[in-house]
Order: sequence, then C-alpha cells, then structure tokens
Amino acid sequence: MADDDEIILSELSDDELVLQMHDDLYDGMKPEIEEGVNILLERGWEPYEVLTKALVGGMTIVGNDFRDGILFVPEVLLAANAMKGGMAILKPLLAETGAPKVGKMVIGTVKGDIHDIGKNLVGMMMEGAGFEVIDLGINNAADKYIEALKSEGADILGMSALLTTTMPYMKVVIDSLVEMGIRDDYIVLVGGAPLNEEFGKAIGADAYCRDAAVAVETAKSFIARKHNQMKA
Ligand code: B1M
Repeated sequence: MADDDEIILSELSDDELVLQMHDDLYDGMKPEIEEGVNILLERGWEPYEVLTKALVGGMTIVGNDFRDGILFVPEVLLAANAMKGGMAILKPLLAETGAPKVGKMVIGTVKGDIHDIGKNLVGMMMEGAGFEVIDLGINNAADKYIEALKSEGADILGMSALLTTTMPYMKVVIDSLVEMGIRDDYIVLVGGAPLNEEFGKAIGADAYCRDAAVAVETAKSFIARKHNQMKA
C-alpha cells in the first residue's frame, strides 16, 4: 500500500495533475514529469496543450523564482532536464512524418548563450508543421550560421537569445549576411524572452517571434510570400 502522503499522479484530476507537474518541474523530478506527460496524453490531451500548459507553464514559475533569487543555477538545470524529458516524449507527436517539407530552417542559439529549451521547442514545432530543421545547438558564431545556411540551401535563419547581453549578437549575424550580399536570400526570424518587435526591426530581422506557435505561423506566411514572388 502507498504511503499516506505519496501522490499517485494517475489519480489526480487534470487540473490537479497540471499543478502537481508544475511542482515536480520546479523540483527537477524528471521521471514524474515524464509520467505526467504520458498520463495527459492518455487522457486525450493534444501534445501542444501538454507542452504549453504543463511544461512551459511550470518553467515560467521556475523562471520567476530564478529571477527573484529563490532558485539558483543547479536547481534550474534540474528543472530544465525534467522539462527536456517531457519534451522528448512530445517531440515525435508534434513532428509529422512523411509529409512534404514546406521549407528548411537553420536554427541556433547565438554566441555566448547556452539557453536551448525555447530554441528546441521552436525546432520541434517547426518540424511538426512540416519544415526541415537543421539545429546548430547553442553558442553559435556568425560563420557557423552562414556556413549552414549555404551548405543546407536553407530558406530560413532562426536565431534565439535569452540574455540581454547576447541578443545584440543577432545584429552581428545579420550584418555579416548584408556584407556578403546574401541577406535577401534568407528569411531571418528571431526570438527569445528579452526580445521584442522593436528590437527585431532595429537589427534588420524579417520578424520577431514571441513564441514557437508564432514562429511557425510567421515562417509559413513568409514561405508562402516567397513562393508567390517566385511564381510572379
Ligand atoms: Co538562464 N537566465 N541564465 N539559465 N534562464 C534567464 C534567461 C533569466 C531571464 C533568468 C532571470 O533572471 N529571470 C536571466 C537573463 C537576464 C537577462 O539577460 N536580462 C538568466 C541568466 C542571468 C542566466 C545566467 C547568466 C545565470 C548565471 O550564470 N548567473 C546563465 C547564463 C549562461 C549563458 O547562457 N551564458 C544562465 C543559465 C541558465 C541555465 C543553464 C541554468 C538554464 C538553461 C538550461 C537550458 O536552456 N538548457 C537557464 C534557464 C532554464 C533560464 C530560465 C529560467 C528559463 C528559460 C527557458 O527555458 N524558458 C530563464 C527565465 C525566463 O526566461 N523566464 C533564464 C522556457 C522556454 C520555453 O521559453 O526560452 O523564452 P523561451 O522560448 C520561447 C520564446 O522566447 C520563443 O519561443 C519559445 C517557446 O515558446 N523563442 C523563439 C525562443 N527562441 C526563439 C527563436 C526563434 C523564435 C522564437 O527563432 C525563430
């Protein structure tokens, strides 16, 4: 028999389970997060709903307490690891298989920045929407992005930055594209918590994307425009 205070995740209502998952994410409990994700999926939740309500919702609380000095790097790393466990289950469900690819995106976190959860989420959602995604990982210098754009024949460059100190590097990458005379060959999308639309415009990006869903919609509409221009 279970201990009196042991929580059986499968016995909780949906709302209770989501709140419990926020707690478990906060405590970096990866197996519990994976179990919670599976339970919600078995109950018929859409993968995107599990992602946003249970995982991203939990990470927002972690972020607030990190900001306020209640949580520190080791705890946040554990939370991030738990989140990645849940994301790994959702990834194949969000990614369509066998669908014709609508476009190709090179994505990576900029130089000096090691945050990758948001970038991974964008990559997953883009794959789910039928894009081919080349993920360069974290800490990317301009030449790494440019090399990949060229060798992969990509349509879109996606850059992520989570720090106010690293977001200006996005302009360095865009300026390099301009200097090489290839800026207009690519759709440049940028994102990350400290950015905003004004910043995106100021650095010469095509668009700032608030979240992964917006990134998908923006990419789709730019690709459609590109195809229409090619037809005309
Ligand atoms: Co960092 N960290 N962190 N951190 N961390 C933040 C960003 C911070 C806001 C925390 C805080 O103070 N509240 C703060 C930045 C402050 C600032 O710059 N003004 C901060 C700091 C200071 C630091 C360190 C400097 C701490 C230190 O060492 N003293 C250090 C920096 C290391 C470095 O990069 N050089 C550091 C380290 C870490 C960890 C390693 C512990 C860990 C990262 C683990 C990992 O990513 N593997 C970590 C984490 C987890 C966070 C918070 C808590 C959560 C980030 C996250 O994953 N969010 C974060 C607080 C916060 O953001 N509230 C924080 C969830 C994710 C789904 O959201 O990444 O915003 P997000 O992505 C969204 C959108 O922004 C958008 O779509 C995503 C999905 O909807 N998006 C894109 C993102 N990229 C996109 C690209 C696109 C389009 C959309 O391309 C087209």
